[in-house]
Amino acid sequence: MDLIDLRSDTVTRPSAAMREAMAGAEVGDDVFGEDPTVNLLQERVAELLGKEAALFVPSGTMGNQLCIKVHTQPGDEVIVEAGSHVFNYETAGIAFLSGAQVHPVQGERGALPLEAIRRAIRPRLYYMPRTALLCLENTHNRAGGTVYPLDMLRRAAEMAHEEGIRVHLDGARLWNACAAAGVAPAEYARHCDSVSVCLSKGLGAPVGSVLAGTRDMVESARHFRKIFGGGMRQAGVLAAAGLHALAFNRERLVEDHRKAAALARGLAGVSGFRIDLESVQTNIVIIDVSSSGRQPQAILAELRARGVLFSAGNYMGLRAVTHLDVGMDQVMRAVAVAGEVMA
Ligand code: TLP
Repeated sequence: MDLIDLRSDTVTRPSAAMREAMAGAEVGDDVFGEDPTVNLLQERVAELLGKEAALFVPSGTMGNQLCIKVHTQPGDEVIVEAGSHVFNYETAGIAFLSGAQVHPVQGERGALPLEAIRRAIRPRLYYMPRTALLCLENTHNRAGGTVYPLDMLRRAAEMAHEEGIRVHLDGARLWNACAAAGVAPAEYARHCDSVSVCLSKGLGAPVGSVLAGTRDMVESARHFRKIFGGGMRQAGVLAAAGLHALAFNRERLVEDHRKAAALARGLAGVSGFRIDLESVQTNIVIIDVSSSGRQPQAILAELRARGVLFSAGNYMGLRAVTHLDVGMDQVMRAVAVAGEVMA
């Protein structure tokens, strides 16, 4: 049985053309800074984000955690959105790797209201933690792939900067946000001190993320990348996939968004499924199954038995993500299967 895999946009496999680009990549030892393809990728991403420099890293998690490490000291506090990836899905990395404390703030569809940020900023009193960093996420995964409104992000960053607080953007799916909003990546990045972007999600590369910021910030991140065990050698074969992905797979993201919109409309008609259609702005659909009286895990197992894979969304439900390896016909088939399972 052919599986329809909507667990994540991370499940895509490199296309023949991407594999060809990988096979032909010029390589060198990147720990010595001598891999020409890695250097090219880093320059390309720095340019796209309007930053001085960039660094290739193995994962989005490492990209985020390195930026947080560079921006904080042990005992500092980091303001995060309550449903954010850095807070919920990076295995308490902020505490483990940076010795910093998180201050979660509830957002609205993943975006933080200015007043809520203001309230979370600590007064400078000797017995309080120092608020060192504000982390934002765009698109916001758990909120359903929502796009951070540019103006809201700008104002949040301006407020943070006025208070001497740095701003990091988890842009694992910044490409989706930009495709959906019609905004250039640099427009978001210019308000942030650091940005981490992924090549291995909607863009379809097998491995890799890139962080970007000032030259000093990136040099410091390079030092910590070695400590974290993320120094890679002939990584040009991976960087070539990233360069290919950036060149050929960004514009087509709107197709994934169209598939997600169709999926959401279809699933909204399934008994026991509730979907906030306004939150379906890119390639993620979050399905609240709490009114069905059934456990998300049980529904997932039944879907799987019929060849459709969703993942566990948040505690209330399921998540389905569209990507370049699923077509509209498979999306429609997934809707039909979900209808059978929930009938
Ligand atoms: N998200 C993955 C899983 O970890 C849940 C997914 O399937 O969506 N930031 C955001 C917003 C992410 O969604 C992810 C991955 C990361 C960072 C981490 O990237 P990786 O998996 O490369 O470490």
